[in-house]
Order: sequence, then C-alpha cells, then structure tokens
Amino acid sequence: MSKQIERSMDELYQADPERADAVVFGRVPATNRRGFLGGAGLAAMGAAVGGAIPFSANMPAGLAPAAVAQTASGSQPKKPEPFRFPGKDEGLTVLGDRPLVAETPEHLLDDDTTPLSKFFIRNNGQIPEAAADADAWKFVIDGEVNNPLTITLGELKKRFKAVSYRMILECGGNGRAFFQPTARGNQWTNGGAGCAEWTGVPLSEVLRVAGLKDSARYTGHSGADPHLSGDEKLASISRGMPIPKAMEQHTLIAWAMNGEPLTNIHGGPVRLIVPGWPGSLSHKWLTRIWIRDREHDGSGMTGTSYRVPIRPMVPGGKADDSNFKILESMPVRGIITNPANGARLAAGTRSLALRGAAWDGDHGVARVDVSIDFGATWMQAKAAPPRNRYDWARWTASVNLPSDGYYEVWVRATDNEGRAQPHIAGNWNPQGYGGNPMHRIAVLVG
Ligand SMILES: Nc1nc2c(c(=O)[nH]1)N[C@H]1C(S)=C(S)[C@@H](COP(=O)(O)O)O[C@H]1N2
Ligand SMILES: [Mo]
Repeated sequence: MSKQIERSMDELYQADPERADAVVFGRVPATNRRGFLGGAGLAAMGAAVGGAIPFSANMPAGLAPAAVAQTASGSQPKKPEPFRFPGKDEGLTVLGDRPLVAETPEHLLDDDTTPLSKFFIRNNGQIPEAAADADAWKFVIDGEVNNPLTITLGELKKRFKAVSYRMILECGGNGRAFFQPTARGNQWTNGGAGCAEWTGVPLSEVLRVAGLKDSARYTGHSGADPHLSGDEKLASISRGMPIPKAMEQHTLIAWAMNGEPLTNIHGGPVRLIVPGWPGSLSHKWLTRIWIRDREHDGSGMTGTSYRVPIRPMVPGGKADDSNFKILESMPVRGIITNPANGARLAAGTRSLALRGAAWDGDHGVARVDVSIDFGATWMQAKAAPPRNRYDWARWTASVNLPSDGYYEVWVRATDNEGRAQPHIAGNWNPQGYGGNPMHRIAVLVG
C-alpha cells in the first residue's frame, strides 16, 4: 500500500467506512463482518496489515484496522517529535505548546505508579515562575465560611495530619480524539491520565476549620498561572465542585507527588487533587478556594465546557445549552500498556503476556476483559486490588495465539454499575467529553 493511501486511510474510514474497506481490501460484501471475503480480498487485507489474519471472519467491516488507524485507540501519531522538557520522558506526545499540553502514550503508562517523568501535562495558561520558598506559599479560603482563612503551606503541614493515596488524575477531555466528527480541543487519545501517589490533607479538614455556612453550595478555584494573554483580570481556568465532593476523604490539598515535593509543572507548591472527576478541578498553583452559595461560574464552568448532553445530540450539530449537564464522574477506561501498539513478535510465538491498567470515576472497576478475535470471545484479566479508592487497577492476562499472523488485542473495562466501554466514542458533544472506546493494539506474529 502506498504511503499516500496509508496517510489518508483514517480520514477515509471516518468519512466513508464502506468505501475505505473497498479501497484497502477490495470489494467487501454489505454485511457487518468481513467473513465472506473471497481469497483476493483476504490477501489484500493481509497485505494492508502486514500478515495473514487468523480471525478475519470476525473482523467488523468499516472499522479501520488498528495497524493502519491513526486515531484508533493506541495508535501513535506519525513520527512524533521527541518531547523536550526538563525531567520529562522524550516519548510524551505534545498536543500543544502554548499552552503546554502533553500526553502519555499507553505503553508509557506501564508502571504501577506513574513516575513524574511520564506524567501528562495540561496547562490552560502560562506556566508561572517556580516559588522560591514553598512553605511560605499562601492560599485563601473565603466566601460562605464563618472563619475565612489565609494559610501558608508550612502552617498547613503543621496543623493537619497528612494522608497519602495513589489516585488517578485524568483530564476531562481524555479520549477526545476518538470522536467523529472531530471535537474541539486537545486531541487526547488515552494518555491524559496518570496514577501518582499524592500527599496532602483532606480539603474537608480545612473546610471544617473554616466553618462552612449553611449557604455553602459549591467551591470556586483560583491559581497563580497567568492567562495566556497576560491580562491579569482573566483566569486561565477557574472551576469548582459541589460541597459533597469537596468533603470526600480523597479530595486533597496536596503538596507532594510520589513522595517528592510537588514540582512547578504539576502545580507546586500546592494544588488540589479531586480524584474521579475531570482533572480541571485539581487546581494547580492554588491561591484561593472561594466557597459559593451557588454553582460556580468561573472560566470553564459555562457553555459546553466540561458539559455533556443529557439527551443525545446530532453529532456535529448545534448545541442547545439547556440539554447539557456538568461532567462529574469520569467514565470507565482500560488500556493495554504492554506490548505497545504495532508490536512484532517472533514467528512461532504462541503465547502473549499482556499488561495494562483500568480505572473509573466514582464507581470503581468491576472487571477487565481482553479479546484477540475482534470481540467474538472475551477472557477476564486478572486485576490487582486497588490500594485505595480512586487508585487504578493494574491487570495482567495471557492469551494463546493459534498461529502466526495479524492480531488485534482489545481491552474492555466494566465499572461497578455494569457500564462497559463501547466500541466507539458515544454521546457526541462539541468539546468531546466522555469518549472511552475500548483500547486496541495491533500485534504481528512472524
Ligand atoms: N491553575 C491551573 N490548574 C490546573 C490547570 C490549569 O491550566 N491551571 N489545568 C487543569 C487541567 S485541565 C488538568 S487535566 C490538570 C492537569 O494536571 P497536570 O498538568 O499536573 O497533569 O490540571 C488542572 N489544574
Ligand atoms: Mo484537563
């Protein structure tokens, strides 16, 4: 297949899946499977993916094979530029440089605890200068409280008992790249997430000292990062949460990540960690928590920002504001972290060890299943118990490969409410929240 066809393949699959199948594989019958492909079609398909396809009969028509898809979950962008940022792995994928946004390819999320070097970065504004004296960093809690507080990090550490939890931090837009038509914003695949050990004090303890008034309904967060324009009156972002979320034991004012003082790029000296909900609530460079008597209306709280449709809307259509609700708990997601997409194994390999991770917002992961035959049969993976609420589940599985050839490994996680990951990103919305299709990787044996 020519490079040119390869490049436009994904676009073609998105625009006209049937024609794409015809271009790539020759004529494909109008069934939902590729099982009736004649010899010529099968040969073309094999040539396109690099090998015979043992489970070709189960291959869904109109679905770009993981081997050629550009935005298929797990695919890498063409020739990624090495990421250059002090202390960061060169393999992170830059999604934007002003503001700086970088995601972690799935295969770099293979550690039990995501090291700092591999942790994704999401900024909405400028990166502020690093604080010279971390313990002197001050933030305010005011608004609907009886005793407004101004407290330094040094005092916070002295006055309150620290806790440490390993918890997922995930951008609200994670999975956005899987929406069709393209949704507005950074094109995250699955790598706008990481699982670090966060140390801090529960926000609830500090709010108890501040004394919430009966009128307290919502939080509103501010930080020290200047707006991209440099306009001091504008906030880079200012989101908030209902008081019950703020009062959860795992919602932290945090100053350490993986046992080290929080680095500047991750919001040090002090940030919020609000696990299970969009990462935008986990405010970096924290300067203020404003307790409000109503839903917060800061930057990122209005219009279609961090909002999802209540009733499905027409993909690509005009949004009706009254049909949107604030995105709260994040959807379930599973990824394969080893092998990487596009792995080549020696001829004769008959067993493949898989590793990965799965996580969910408020409900937790019930199970993780894998398939190597395009979803015809599934096998339950072995998931390690999470250390604490909001930790991810590390999972392993071993699959038998009946012969050499081209395989796709699919993973599907299911949450404790029985919701499994779909085949494609559903509930389309203009800014692309909630996209959590199954992750799949291409593996070639021989
Ligand atoms: N002050 C401030 N806090 C912020 C942001 C920001 O731009 N400014 N981005 C938010 C978003 S959208 C996400 S996903 C997380 C990312 O945290 P990280 O960069 O440490 O990975 O920080 C959140 N906190
Ligand atoms: Mo985010």
